Amino acid sequence: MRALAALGLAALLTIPTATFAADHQVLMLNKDTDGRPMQFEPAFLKVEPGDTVTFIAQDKGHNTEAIAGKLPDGAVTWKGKINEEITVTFDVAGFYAYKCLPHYSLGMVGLIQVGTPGAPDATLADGAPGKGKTRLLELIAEAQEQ
Ligand SMILES: [Cu+2]
Repeated sequence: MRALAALGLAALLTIPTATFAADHQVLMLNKDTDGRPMQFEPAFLKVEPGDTVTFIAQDKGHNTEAIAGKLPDGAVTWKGKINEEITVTFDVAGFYAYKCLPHYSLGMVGLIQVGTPGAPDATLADGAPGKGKTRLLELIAEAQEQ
């Protein structure tokens, strides 16, 4: 009887996390609100494990895709087509760096923090080209200030 009650309580406790997983939105833009060309907004985003992020093609000519090797171990990667609005679920805690393929070297990159993994490592920006690297380092610094 007591075991059954415990099971019932466990079921009650697990339901809210599934019910209240949030969806966040990231815009793909030709210019962000600070005037930077070719950007995701917000470019740095914090979510909880199980949350989703929908990438919205507000302007044309962009995509979103994970940067290979710049995700937590065991995380699911993603790759959207140009102009494709996609929703990605983030289950594994850690930092995820992503890019717009056509504008990677122009600085169109983003960083998503899932859960509370501690401070991000600057090596997340290693191998990124041109302004892609500069912008990723800015986002990593922003995450380190949290
Ligand atoms: Cu782009």
